[in-house]
Amino acid sequence: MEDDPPVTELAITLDRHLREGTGRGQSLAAGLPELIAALAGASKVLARQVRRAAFSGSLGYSGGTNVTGDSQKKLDIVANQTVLDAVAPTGVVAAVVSEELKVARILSDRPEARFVLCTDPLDGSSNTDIDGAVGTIFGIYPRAASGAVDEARDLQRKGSEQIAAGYVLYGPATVLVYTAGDGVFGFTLDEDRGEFVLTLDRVRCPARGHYYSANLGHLREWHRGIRKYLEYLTERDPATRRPYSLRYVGALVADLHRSLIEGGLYFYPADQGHANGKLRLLYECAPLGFVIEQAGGRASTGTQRILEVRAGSIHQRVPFVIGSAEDVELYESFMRREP
Ligand code: FDP
Repeated sequence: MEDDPPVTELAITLDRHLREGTGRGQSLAAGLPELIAALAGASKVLARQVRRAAFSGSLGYSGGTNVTGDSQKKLDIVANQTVLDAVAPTGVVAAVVSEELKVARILSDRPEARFVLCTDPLDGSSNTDIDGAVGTIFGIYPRAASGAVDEARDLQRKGSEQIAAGYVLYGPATVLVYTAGDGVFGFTLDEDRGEFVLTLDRVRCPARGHYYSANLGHLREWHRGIRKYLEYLTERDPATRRPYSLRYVGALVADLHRSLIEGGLYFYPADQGHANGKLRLLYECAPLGFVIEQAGGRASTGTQRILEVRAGSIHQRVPFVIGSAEDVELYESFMRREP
């Protein structure tokens, strides 16, 4: 049997993919290839900054907190600026909502500035000092109307209105995953060529997995149904591959990427310290919800499809469960059974 050719020789780069579309004759909306290419450019810079942080004095805390009260890492600030610097020159972004910006950054009200970008520039930043995986998340919305950006109309959106979304995982390799509503594609950064190369073509999330990711430190404070669900996951039943194995990186992007490829689920429900959950709707949950649904998976608050939740404010938090469709459905059914 002949060996598969090395992936890099297939040479489907992200740039080519963005130019030529997803292979079903669907081309991307005007301006979208430029914006995704700019985000990919930012991620190449960021991958290097993360790798070199110990040499450049960029590890540790900045001394400040972001608007949602999290202590900011120096790399959070670097990452936010890197993303802004990359997307502003494209001219296609009207406003940026970022975890690291108290209010949205308005970039342009010109007609060609067709999009609103919601981003967590450095997800999982508590991992930066221990050389753990981190990520970047992005969700892209079309402007709701032309003219001056209006917060309620343009920024407080429902995830189902996204035109594209994705994430970058900075792990042993840098991987960019995106959807523009016609499947999910993943590209691995070939450091030698400086190019993202297609390595996950129309990835599908397995219907069921055998891993779960959650911060069990909050277990006693969870909704009764979720505690029951955890009991179910940890019972022995070889027919359903239980007990599920626990895997928790502590960076949503990394835990979600595993669930996307291998199946299973991630959840961060409400607890005493996080009455509405910890994760942010616009720049964490909605983009990843769009990706997972496009791959056949499921994402919700536990009671409502995440893409149907309209943001009441740009930094709104929500309880979150995401992953394999059957696993997430079961989680939801345990919540229903135990009000
Ligand atoms: P972090 O605070 O390090 O940015 O985005 C929030 C997030 O990380 C997720 O990436 C991660 O899954 C979760 O919070 C970890 O929270 P806990 O430390 O409370 O488990």
